[in-house]
Amino acid sequence: MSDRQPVVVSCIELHHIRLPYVHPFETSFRRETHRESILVAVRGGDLIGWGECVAGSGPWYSAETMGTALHVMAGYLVPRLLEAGAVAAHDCERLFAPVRGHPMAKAALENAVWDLEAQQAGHSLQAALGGRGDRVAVGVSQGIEPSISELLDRVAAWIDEGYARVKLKIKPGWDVEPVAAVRDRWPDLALQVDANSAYVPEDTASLKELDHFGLLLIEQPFHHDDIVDHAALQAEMRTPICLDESIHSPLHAGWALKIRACRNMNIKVGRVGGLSAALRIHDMCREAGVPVWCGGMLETNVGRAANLALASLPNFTLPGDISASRRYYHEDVALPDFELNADSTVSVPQAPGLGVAVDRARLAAATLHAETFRTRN
Ligand code: OSB
Ligand code: MG
Repeated sequence: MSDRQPVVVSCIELHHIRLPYVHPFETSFRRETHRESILVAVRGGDLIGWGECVAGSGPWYSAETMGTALHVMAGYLVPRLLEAGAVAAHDCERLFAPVRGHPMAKAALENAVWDLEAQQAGHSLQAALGGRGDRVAVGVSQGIEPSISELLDRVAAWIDEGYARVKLKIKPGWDVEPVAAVRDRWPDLALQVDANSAYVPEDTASLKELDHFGLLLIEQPFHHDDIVDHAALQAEMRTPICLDESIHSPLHAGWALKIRACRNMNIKVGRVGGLSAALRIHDMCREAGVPVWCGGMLETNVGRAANLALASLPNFTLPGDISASRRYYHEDVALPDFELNADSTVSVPQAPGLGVAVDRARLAAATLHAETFRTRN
């Protein structure tokens, strides 16, 4: 937007929080009952921008953890931002570039600057990013359950709530059977699966069995850094392969597009290092004719608000993993909660910035550890 003004950051707060899930969430790598995250507050003038760090409690989904993110933010990224003087959200990538890796730590700070900048300009984050429309199509990500009958009960409940797209977590031994059971009961449901890197190329024959269920896509079957083996798999499958874990940056997205490793892509702001990188990947995929969708990391409403703004860009043509707030937590740390609309969409915030406000009492109740950093003098 043309009225964008740089911000001068005077103070940064890091809040390491822990919230219990409404229901345990199990993926191929781990079953969890709580989410840990770091909420970042960036002050400029009288305004505060918020960002959420989506690293895990341990190095399970990606190498980053709460500990590495706090270390890298406190020791390297926060000082750079505080010493930068006037910064625009678009400058953050360059400001943080001397620090290698740690995209989730970088994204949390950069996204807080985006929020601050949009608030200062008086427009929504959606407007700042160039998004369109008042709602985005969403689905729900369903974890692995102890039995097929429990899985079917969960999926039935999602459909009753109004979700028109369901993603099932799979792993070797929990794939064809649950997918067949869900497909059998709901022949027309928009259905996709996510393996979180649980397979190896030798499993190709069993993955090919998933080609018969009319799935929207198969997400990240192979190694969390692989692109080449996914390209070979895609060449053998009718169902689109979608990369999640392997796409750490616009560079990785470019490599994947070049060798046709996937027919669509999951964009997670934290995994790729922030909103600027996410925008570039969106544009690259659009030019390549590869549709994208917005992944989720079981965020609080802070991260969810940013995901909704991003998912309103034009090449986000598949439903995002951006469910209603009540699917995740009983009491989120930011308000208002997001509700599911009757058409399986969630409305994009229209207020300035992220359009959600952190509730300081709820934040304090969820906080394990907090630190504040200020500019010297
Ligand atoms: O692979 O998409 C994933 C959550 C944690 C780690 C990895 C993933 C997920 C999800 C959550 O699927 C989706 C959501 O936030 O609703
Ligand atoms: Mg995934």
